[in-house]
Amino acid sequence: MSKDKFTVTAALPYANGPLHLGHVAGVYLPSDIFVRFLRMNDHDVAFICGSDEHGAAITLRAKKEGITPKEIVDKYNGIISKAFTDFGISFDVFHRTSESIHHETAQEFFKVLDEKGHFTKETSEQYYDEEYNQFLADRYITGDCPNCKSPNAYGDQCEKCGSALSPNDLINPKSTLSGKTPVMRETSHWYLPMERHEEWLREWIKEGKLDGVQQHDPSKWRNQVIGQCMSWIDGGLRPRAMTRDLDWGVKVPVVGGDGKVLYVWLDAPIGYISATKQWALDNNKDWKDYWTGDRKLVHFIGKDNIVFHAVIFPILLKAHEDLILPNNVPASEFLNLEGDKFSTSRNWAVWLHEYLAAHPTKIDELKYVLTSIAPETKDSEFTWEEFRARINNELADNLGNFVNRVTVLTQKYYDGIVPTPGEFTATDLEVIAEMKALPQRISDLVYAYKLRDAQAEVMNLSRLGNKYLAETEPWKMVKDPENAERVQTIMYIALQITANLSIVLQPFLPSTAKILSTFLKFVSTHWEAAGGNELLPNGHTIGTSHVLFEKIDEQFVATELEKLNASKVVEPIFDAQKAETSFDDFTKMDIRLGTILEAEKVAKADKLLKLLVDTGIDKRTIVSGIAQHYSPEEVIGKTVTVLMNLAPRTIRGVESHGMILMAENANGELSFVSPEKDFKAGCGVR
Ligand code: B3M
Ligand code: ZN
Repeated sequence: MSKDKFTVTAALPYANGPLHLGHVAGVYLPSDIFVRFLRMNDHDVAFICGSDEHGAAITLRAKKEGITPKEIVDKYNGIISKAFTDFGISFDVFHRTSESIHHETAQEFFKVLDEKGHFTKETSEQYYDEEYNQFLADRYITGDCPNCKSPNAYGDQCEKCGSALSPNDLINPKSTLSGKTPVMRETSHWYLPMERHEEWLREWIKEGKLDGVQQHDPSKWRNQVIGQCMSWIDGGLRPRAMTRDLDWGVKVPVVGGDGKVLYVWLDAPIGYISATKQWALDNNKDWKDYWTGDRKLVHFIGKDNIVFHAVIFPILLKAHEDLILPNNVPASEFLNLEGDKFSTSRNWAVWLHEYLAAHPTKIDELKYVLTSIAPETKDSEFTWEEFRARINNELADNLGNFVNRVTVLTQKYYDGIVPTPGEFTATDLEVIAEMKALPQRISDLVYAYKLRDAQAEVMNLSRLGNKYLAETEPWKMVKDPENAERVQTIMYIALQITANLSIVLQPFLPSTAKILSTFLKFVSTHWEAAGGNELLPNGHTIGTSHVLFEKIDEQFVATELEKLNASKVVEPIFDAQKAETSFDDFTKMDIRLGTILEAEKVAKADKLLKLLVDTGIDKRTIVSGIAQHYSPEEVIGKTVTVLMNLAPRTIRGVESHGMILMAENANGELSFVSPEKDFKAGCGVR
């Protein structure tokens, strides 16, 4: 492979919440593996990220937490960047879109496009919340998705099906601020007439050609990326507003822009450029080298960001005229968690910073599992049981076991000195041939963005070593001095495999590779060296070793599942309001407080309690379906709400005179409706 130049970006996480394992598996870990691999191959590479600190994602979060947007972005930028450092994601720069260099860069970009006539200014009617005096764009408005019909699609995008939307597309739109149906009001904005770009976009996405010149290889683009872009383009591109009536964001830098900011999806990808600028300034480089010429720009993202990176940003880059377009946009599908989607609002997530705090010594273990299940081409799922199984069966029993055997036996037989091999047998030569072939296979897979398969091939190297030892059984042969030379040969080959592992593991499990290097007293950070049969020459002395991966027990899994379930927030999904009723109809119902005097279970009915209730005017029997929520003992003495004049009904042979009114939450749990003051049985409820 020639030495290419790469600018690799990872989606800028919104600084409105911490990172969870879905983000890590889909974007940050694959980009980190890819970059570590490129560096080992001496490509000139810049690895760019930062936090996305504008847009409604931020301001709405601030409103929810009752603090300012600035406080929100400072808080989450801190949590996110620390988690990346602790987890060992090797960005060259982690920047912020709130920095002034970014505001300047984004404004300059806007001005260039405006001057070149790439925007149109249009006045139109837009949704407006009269209670909050605000226009409603993006996440300020929700409704049903016109494509997949799922509720709660945002004004700019449906997170369910990934389609990019405009507020006017939404069915049953509602303001996120007031919850009310918005009104229409007139406002002016700068639009990007995307329809002007349709023709070249088609050719560029489908054939990889830009102005007739081959710019990328579409066979290397994931199907879902091409598919999503083409269906968007085929649906007809329309002008898209590039400005917003808000005050949090990058101010519109031209006449008429007062009170308006740049659309966050215009400002955020430019964040990649401003981050590069800051990094170049700090490191004596020219940022332009990273955004022009024959450099390959690669955007690692999640599937909900596809059109922004593979259609809109390329339009902007091309319109700017001197900047390169992405060479690939490896977008991942979604990772699910224990049978359900990751959800911030329901707190159904394993948060990276919490994982790192709880398991600071299990970083490569997490990397390994997440890459093994990476949602590269379809959705996948993380479960703690699989986490345990993969660590125990693959890391500990395969990789750890092999390394341990080789290092311990070398110490034991040869005081740690690599022995001189004898003649190689046919089996030896086969093993060596396979060891030599593997790095190329891994490398082909990485360049094809198939990191999951690439890691599996790395593990095949240690599997090869294990199988070789299991078949040759040097620990048995060594008992007969006649076999001395044969054992030396076997151990020599096994040692070369471990040295190769210390190289090919580096992009995937960097800490493990380092530890292995200290065991072997051998370091090579060049991918080219992998496959070598004399990495550890005879006479070289290796160091001491220890167990690489500790096994995980069932208790570990149980504890994690408990933590997950305990922190889960159940999203209330309540019934819609019933049809209107009249005041007269309402007053027909006689509702009073009653005190439960006696309670017992109804035979053969596990849901029912038979209650004797003092209603102030009588003592009556009421059968109530609460037995799975309350025991007879705990209800005695409680003052509750009773519907008195419900026609008597016989339930399981017991005549019931009335009904106890209960509140029910989204989990189906029941609660009495009891007076908040010390009110007694008989009081009317109206
Ligand atoms: N902030 C969206 C997201 O986290 C986003 C990516 C921006 S990349 C320029 O889904
Ligand atoms: Zn949808």
